[in-house]
Amino acid sequence: MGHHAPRRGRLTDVPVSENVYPPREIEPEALETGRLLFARECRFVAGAAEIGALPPETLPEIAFLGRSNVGKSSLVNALTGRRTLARTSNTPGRTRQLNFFALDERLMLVDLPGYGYAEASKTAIAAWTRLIEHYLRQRGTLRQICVLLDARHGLKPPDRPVMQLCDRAGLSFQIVLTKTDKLTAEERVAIGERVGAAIKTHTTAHPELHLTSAEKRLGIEALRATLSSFALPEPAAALASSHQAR
Ligand SMILES: Nc1nc2c(ncn2[C@@H]2O[C@H](COP(=O)(O)OP(=O)(O)O)[C@@H](O)[C@H]2O)c(=O)[nH]1
Ligand SMILES: [Mg+2]
Repeated sequence: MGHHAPRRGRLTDVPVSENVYPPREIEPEALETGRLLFARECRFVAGAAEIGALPPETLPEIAFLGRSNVGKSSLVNALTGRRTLARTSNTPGRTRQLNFFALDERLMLVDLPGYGYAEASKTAIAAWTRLIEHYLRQRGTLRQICVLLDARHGLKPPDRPVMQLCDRAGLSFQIVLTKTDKLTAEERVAIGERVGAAIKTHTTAHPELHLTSAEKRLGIEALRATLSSFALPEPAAALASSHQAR
């Protein structure tokens, strides 16, 4: 086994990112790893509207969970730099399946159907709950859940049961605020503080929040850096070519 590569000499001022809360420096190496991974090919693998249609567990998975219309599909599109990979829509509740996207065959992004839309029938809610609970509890390859909250509103009543389910099932989750382009700088800090305090009671919540705007491409690099830490390492062939001469 090789020893750790020496840290590259870094510039004196790594800028503090305001797109994570609490704000912190993000290592340039992590940003570069994220940039490279998310620049790779992203392939639609499957859409599953029922348990039997879930694809095999092949890659570490990141699930995007949140209320209908919170911006899940837009965020997946922004992360992968594609406009139309995940279907976005103005009609709440239209995308009712789990959509699986393989990124560089090293990480699976899963766009989950939204919850909390007003017109949903009891039957539809029961079906959603059964499918999502099954997925969240049984998926052996699930590594992280991004719970998306609209930055203008923060936590809404339908978000609590989802976070409680994560706690009960011991599933690690990370809050991602969306649509921050609608907020002033002061409002961004305020919502960070408010949501940061509200999730303290949830044992499996990551204490750090990500603040994003798919529309204005804010916080996308920082989120890529965080998510890329869950990806499989680069294939052996790529590693071998960088370690040829011994
Ligand atoms: N202003 C703004 N609108 C957004 C952003 N992300 C998504 N939206 C809008 O919110 C609506 C729902 O987005 P969508 O990605 O389909 O949400 P989903 O139901 O959670 O998948 C669409 O009209 C998007 O254009 C954003 O970052 N900023
Ligand atoms: Mg969607």
